Amino acid sequence: MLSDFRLKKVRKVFDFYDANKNGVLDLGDISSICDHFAEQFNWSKGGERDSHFRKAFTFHWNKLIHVADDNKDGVVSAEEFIAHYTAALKDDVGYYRYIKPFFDDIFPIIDSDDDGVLSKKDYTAFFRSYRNSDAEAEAAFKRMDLNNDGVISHYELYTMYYNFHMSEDQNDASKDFFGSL
Ligand SMILES: [Ca+2]
Ligand SMILES: [Ca+2]
Ligand SMILES: [Ca+2]
Ligand SMILES: [Ca+2]
Repeated sequence: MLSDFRLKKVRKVFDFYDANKNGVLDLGDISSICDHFAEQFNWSKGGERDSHFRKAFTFHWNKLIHVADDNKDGVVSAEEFIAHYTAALKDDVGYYRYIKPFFDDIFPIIDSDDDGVLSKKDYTAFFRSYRNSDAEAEAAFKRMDLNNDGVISHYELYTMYYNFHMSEDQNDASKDFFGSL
């Protein structure tokens, strides 16, 4: 079982994925999320970044359906999602197998100039893509840029992403990885 604190974080992820707010993760959510990312990053629809993102997102969506859709109705309910995350986040093995790969695929797509770090512009677009405001994105950038060099490194982002999923520390800034908890 995950602690209440970690469950709350998992629920936050579910709420983000359930973009059309019908209580389950379904195909309609994917196009809505991808459209929103494209909008925040100014990707032209059907362009290279947009297509890569949709492809990566759909791939991971299909993987999620494959492992989490217990009753095989083609959608993932909140209960199914939480059961899957509870199993996946039990230890590092599950995290590296089920949770991290999504980010490995997304990072190069949102790194607009392919230099391996996220500029403030890219990071704030990314954070707004999780349906947060400009002001929240600015604040999140400050928390995330651990060494204050004005960019978000791979290491900084991955540390936060890992801690968001695995940490029990309620004071750790990572708890707001997807927006205020
Ligand atoms: Ca939905
Ligand atoms: Ca289901
Ligand atoms: Ca960059
Ligand atoms: Ca930095």
